[in-house]
Amino acid sequence: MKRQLQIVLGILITFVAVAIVFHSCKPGKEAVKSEAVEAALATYVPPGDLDEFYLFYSGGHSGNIFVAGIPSMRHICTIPVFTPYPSTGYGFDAETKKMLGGYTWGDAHHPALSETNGDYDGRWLFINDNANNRIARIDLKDFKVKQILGPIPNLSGNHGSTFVTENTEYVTIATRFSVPIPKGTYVPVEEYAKKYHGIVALVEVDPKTGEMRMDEKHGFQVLMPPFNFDLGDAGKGPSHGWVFWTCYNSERATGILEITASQNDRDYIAAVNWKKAEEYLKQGKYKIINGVRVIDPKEAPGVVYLMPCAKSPHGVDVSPDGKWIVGSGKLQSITTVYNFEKMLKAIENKDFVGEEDGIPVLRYESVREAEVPVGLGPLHTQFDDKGYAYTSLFVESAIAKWKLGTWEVVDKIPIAYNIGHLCVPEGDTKHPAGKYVIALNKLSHGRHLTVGPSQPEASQLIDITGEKMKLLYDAFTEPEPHYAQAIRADKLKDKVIEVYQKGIDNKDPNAIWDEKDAKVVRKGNTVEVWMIAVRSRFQPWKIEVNQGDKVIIHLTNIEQTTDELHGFAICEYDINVVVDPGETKTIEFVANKPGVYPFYCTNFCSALHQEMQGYLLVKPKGGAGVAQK
Ligand code: K7E
Ligand code: CUA
Repeated sequence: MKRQLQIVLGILITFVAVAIVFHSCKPGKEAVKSEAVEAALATYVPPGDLDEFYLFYSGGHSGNIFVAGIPSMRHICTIPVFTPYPSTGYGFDAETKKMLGGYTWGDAHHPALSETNGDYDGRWLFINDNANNRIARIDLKDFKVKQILGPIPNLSGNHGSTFVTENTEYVTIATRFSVPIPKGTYVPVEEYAKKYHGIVALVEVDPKTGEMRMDEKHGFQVLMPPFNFDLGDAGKGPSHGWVFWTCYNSERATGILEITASQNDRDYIAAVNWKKAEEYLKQGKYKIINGVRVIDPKEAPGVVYLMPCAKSPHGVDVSPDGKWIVGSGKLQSITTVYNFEKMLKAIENKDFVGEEDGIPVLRYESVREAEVPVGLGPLHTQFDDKGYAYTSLFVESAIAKWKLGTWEVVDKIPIAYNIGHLCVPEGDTKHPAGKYVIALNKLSHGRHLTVGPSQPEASQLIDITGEKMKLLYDAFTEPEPHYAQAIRADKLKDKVIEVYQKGIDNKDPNAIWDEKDAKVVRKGNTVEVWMIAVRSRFQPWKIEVNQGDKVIIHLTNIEQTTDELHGFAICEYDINVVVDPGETKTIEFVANKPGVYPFYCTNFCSALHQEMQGYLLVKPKGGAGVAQK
């Protein structure tokens, strides 16, 4: 009884204390607090629960892709693409090493999920390497890179990619830089305006396998004036068959571009009719340059048109219904909406105001539908499911929300700080999911615990379900997400595998599944090993070779249980691979250092993980048994 009284008294005192504290708070603070609670609840994914969307961020010059969940914004994994990544052993085994082609990094900007009928189909994810003119394809079945195409001939600065067409017929590309074509030719830079060229290119994608091809029979390029092409987007619905790219430096200038390339009041959006281009290809109206088909617009009328756009544009984005093309001049305070139908009419009426290297320039007033006063420094636009557009404003450090059709700006939210791209889940499809916009920001200062001068990048999750946008969450990544795409998680649920099933997913001819088949075979100076990894041993656990031998190890993780990864590292041989359950990887190296080198498992796999080890014994040159000095 006494104890009960004590408890009741205790509760009462707590109530009074809380009431006093609350009472003394300013109402402003209270409102802030309830907003924070609301935001916290909106992003909270309880332990064990799953996020609604996958977010695939490009990793910029890290050469990777970061995967996070929405709305939690928690980083789930990193997909190494253009850069070796010890965590997964990427770039250490023979296959991925070959795929990287000797490059140790890439500059990944724009991930693009494959589409069927203009919607993400959850099959593949493409991403560009701006620096080394490559494109990678990730299979979303296992979140691994299956192909890196390139360096692609004639491309210089693969920035304006990898926007896919409505049915992933093509991965599209425009070059940021212009160089003499064929690439590899020397021409003095003084002759830039006449003899250098930009390129737009369409890489063909095999509809069954996703294999990307650009050669004398597949894909094609279009020779363009020496502008700097920037961003693009493929048409959809009525504009299917077209791709649009912004370009700056219509001045064809060199030197200090921030001055020399900002002279003209307008630059362009290039509209490329790829269906028309396909007709010319069929007629053989192209040249083979550096092993790929190149169309010259001078000889192929109707393939390219230029639409004047506000000075130095960056982003161009096609609305979900395919009717509107939004192009933003980053030095202006408006974004321009072009009407696709009007564009077709202007083409039909030959409503041109000039030409550039034989490419007609359409009259601005005839193709423009509206100039939306979004604010300072517009870059990129995304769309939601309710007919609104969201434009990032770099200079103003904000997002403007505006309505398609009425073109009025209805809301604005400040961003911390200086937003680049933005992403609405399923935002580049015919059916955006809406709900959120993720701001991908260039600066993060002061928003996180200090980590010294090398600061992370910030992204912010914003609720767009209401009339007013609401900031929910700050998240940080390593440099440097340029763009991101997000897909409904349930689209991948039944597609993703967690184990490579023996004989089904793993068809490697060098896979072995039984310890009895483990062996070491010598052929001349090559020692080939078939090895298994299983909790918690390697078999064979001993590899004896002579100094100078070539060693090939085919390592199969014979586990068929999810999450049972094993690693394989050889001390001081710079060898480090990871084999997922049911996976086989091949490791090749020359045993050039004599002595005894332990190898071990790097992934903590069982209570006896530490025991999972063995030896590489390298007999020194000059005969077996000679001791190492
Ligand atoms: Cu950073 Cu798309 Cu390469 Cu804009 S790009 S911000
Ligand atoms: Cu296998 Cu640790």
